[in-house]
Amino acid sequence: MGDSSPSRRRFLSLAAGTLAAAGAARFLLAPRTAQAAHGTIDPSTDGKLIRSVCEVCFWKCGIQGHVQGDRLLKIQGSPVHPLSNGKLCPRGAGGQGQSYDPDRLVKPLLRVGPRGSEEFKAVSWDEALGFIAAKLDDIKKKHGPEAVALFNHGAGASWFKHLLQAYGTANFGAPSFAQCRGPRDVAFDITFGAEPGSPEVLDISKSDCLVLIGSHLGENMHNTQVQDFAEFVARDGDLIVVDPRFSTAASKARTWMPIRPGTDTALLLAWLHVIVGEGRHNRAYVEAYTTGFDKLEEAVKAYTPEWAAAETGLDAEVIRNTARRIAGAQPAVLVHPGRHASWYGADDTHRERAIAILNAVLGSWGHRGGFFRPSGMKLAKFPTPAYPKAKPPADRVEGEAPFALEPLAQGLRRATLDGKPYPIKAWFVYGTNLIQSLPQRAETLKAIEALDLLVVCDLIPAEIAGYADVVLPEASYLERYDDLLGVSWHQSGVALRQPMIAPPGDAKPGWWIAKELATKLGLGAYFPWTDIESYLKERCRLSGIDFEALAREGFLPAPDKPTVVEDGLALTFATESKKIEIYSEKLAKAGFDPLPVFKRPVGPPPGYFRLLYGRAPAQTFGRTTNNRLLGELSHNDKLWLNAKVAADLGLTDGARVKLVNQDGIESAPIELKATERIRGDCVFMVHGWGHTAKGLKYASGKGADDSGLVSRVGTDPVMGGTGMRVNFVAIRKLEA
Ligand SMILES: Nc1nc2c(c(=O)[nH]1)N[C@H]1C(S)=C(S)[C@@H](COP(=O)(O)OP(=O)(O)OC[C@H]3O[C@@H](n4cnc5c(=O)[nH]c(N)nc54)[C@H](O)[C@@H]3O)O[C@H]1N2
Ligand SMILES: Nc1nc2c(c(=O)[nH]1)N[C@H]1C(S)=C(S)[C@@H](COP(=O)(O)OP(=O)(O)OC[C@H]3O[C@@H](n4cnc5c(=O)[nH]c(N)nc54)[C@H](O)[C@@H]3O)O[C@H]1N2
Ligand code: SF4
Ligand SMILES: [Mo]
Repeated sequence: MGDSSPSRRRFLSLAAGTLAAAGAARFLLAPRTAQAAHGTIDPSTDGKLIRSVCEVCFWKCGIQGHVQGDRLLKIQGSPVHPLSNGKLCPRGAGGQGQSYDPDRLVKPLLRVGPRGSEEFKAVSWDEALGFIAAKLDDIKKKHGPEAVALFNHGAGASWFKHLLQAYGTANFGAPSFAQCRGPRDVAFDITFGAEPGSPEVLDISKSDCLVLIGSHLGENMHNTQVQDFAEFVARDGDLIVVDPRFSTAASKARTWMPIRPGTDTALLLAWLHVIVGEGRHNRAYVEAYTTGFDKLEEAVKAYTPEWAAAETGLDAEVIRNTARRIAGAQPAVLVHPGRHASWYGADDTHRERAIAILNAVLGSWGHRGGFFRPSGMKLAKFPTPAYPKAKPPADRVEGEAPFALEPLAQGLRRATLDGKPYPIKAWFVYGTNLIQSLPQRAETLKAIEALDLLVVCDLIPAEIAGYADVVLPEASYLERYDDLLGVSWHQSGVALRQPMIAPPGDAKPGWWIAKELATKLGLGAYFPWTDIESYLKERCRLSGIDFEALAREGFLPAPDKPTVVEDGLALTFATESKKIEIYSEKLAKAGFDPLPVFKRPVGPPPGYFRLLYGRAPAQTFGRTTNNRLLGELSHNDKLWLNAKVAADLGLTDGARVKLVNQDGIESAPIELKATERIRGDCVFMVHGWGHTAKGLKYASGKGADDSGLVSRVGTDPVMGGTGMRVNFVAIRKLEA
């Protein structure tokens, strides 16, 4: 890109500190005042060095900001926080682009046009919160407090969860469960009585063999995990990558297995067939810690590598050979459970159970180079009155998805539409752009139309804000305190998010918004502290933590405890049998298959490709697309299509195309990447572009949006996850 392009100029203007010049006419930026309360002298700038916690994604790395007066000059990784080790991923390092976004919301807004018109008038906080409180009082009278749902993502939501629990509802749904980690967390919970957690407790750097099933580390940029992965690669660990696409991770692998999409469970069962059939499992571990191995032994007899080869399109000998290598590394072996596990629906919990069982028979759970067990840190609560008893969430009707660990976001949407088991009349949306993150957009829009109240708390006027009755502008993670953050890792401890700079205009921190709204709702007793510092100091005092030291260091360690058996960890399992449940009585009792079974997905019809999507290193979905520093690095993401298939279709690399899905829904134009690095039956794109919100002046109109094409889902009957990789697209060439 030439230096004279508008975006390049914008980048330079931000870097040079002439922010006001780039400001949008819509929301004028007020000058900021210096904010930093804590911190030490920064010898490199003679300004201040302030430690805090990143929120550009949900890994929560420790950061340190170099602040001079009212300006945040740069962000680096905190050297004392175990999740950053002094380093950040590109998104964390570009986080100030979020704070200095000229499109920031700086005033509370009340809707004046029809929903979705993005027409608002700016009002005072008193008016905005008064409006919400009056509506909520009314809804409570007519329908009960449970008619309010919270959709959320991110640490800052804790204040609103507290407020709405005090109000009397349990309807809290996050797309980061049913559209993301759900099947994995449920499968591991059923098997080990514990989840892989966030951050995932994977001892990758010490592993001898790492199997990545889809997990595209390096594009998926979770900082510590990528650092550990780099160490693993540098040690020449045996890396096996299963992915229809030659991902960045695949480029580091000894073996890349370009699997037919949706057939991973067949591969996992064949690996179990070889490992168990050849007696290569960890006998002592299986004996001591598991139940139901004999039933597994019997069940996997049928799943030969030849059978799996036909299902997966992989070579039977490669399946055998990789199984032996995986077994040979035990117990320092990791079959990575992934994070985004809602893929195809029907099969997802089974696939994750097969992963859990494979790790179990190799004895990797609890061992160095496998899954470690952090002790965490107990933090005392600030005493507040007990919550009123709330009705069970409305996301599921009797008997539906019995193993869900959290309310299903799409279930709350359904209840909004059909009123079953009871009606939802108001949505409070915090830090989630439901228009892009929930599948089946038409349903989301219909549900929004049916609401009495939609409140959106965000930093920028994303698509969801355009439909709100009230928009609440929040201070960004660099401009606010949040609640204490527990850190569960090899070294556990506590971390503090604290402001480095002041928020723009009238933007306010979540804790302040929730407390003020509580007062208006007559729930002030639940926020019995004068300001956030007194709250944090009291919580620290009750937890035996020195607040001043925490504010200075940003992270304080908990006492050391062993996290692997080699260091003295005693293995215990919080399942009913107190053992690792290979065969699940619990699943059997609920009418599900007690051992994983493979369900073959329906393939693409002629002329169509399966739509796959994923992450890009410098981007977090729609969280970073309008961030000028980061958007610059990823806005030209392309549609990956197999080069031979492209040639057959008469398409060349760089062609402008659009996608049309099986239901006739069209995408925005996107540039084609014709490449050998993907199978011929699928295409791949990055999630998070293709914005249409007028207020996102940088991101809108750039790239194409995968989520608009997700008009169908496959639903996981065990836990209600919505698999989105069941959509097919045809490719139409556009004139250049
Ligand atoms: N930079 C960056 N990093 C992020 C995020 C971000 O937004 N940006 N988001 C974070 C979040 S919330 C999540 S959940 C994680 C998600 O990251 P992961 O859990 O690592 O990724 P997935 O979405 O499961 O997988 C995407 C990969 O799966 C491959 N794939 C697609 N279908 C199949 C299949 O049927 N079988 C196999 N074996 N592979 C398949 C795709 O080609 C792609 O390489 O990333 C996290 N990290
Ligand atoms: N089609 C499709 N759908 C998907 C996915 C996909 O890959 N493709 N991925 C799925 C996955 S894995 C996940 S985890 C979910 C994630 O999807 P979401 O839950 O929607 O999460 P984000 O994209 O992180 O949320 C973005 C919104 O949070 C706002 N925000 C950022 N920081 C703050 C803050 O500090 N305060 C407030 N109040 N708001 C803030 C941003 O401005 C933005 O509007 O989406 C899922 N849905
Ligand atoms: S992984 Fe990157 S974006 Fe996520 S918290 Fe860490 S530094 Fe921030
Ligand atoms: Mo996710």
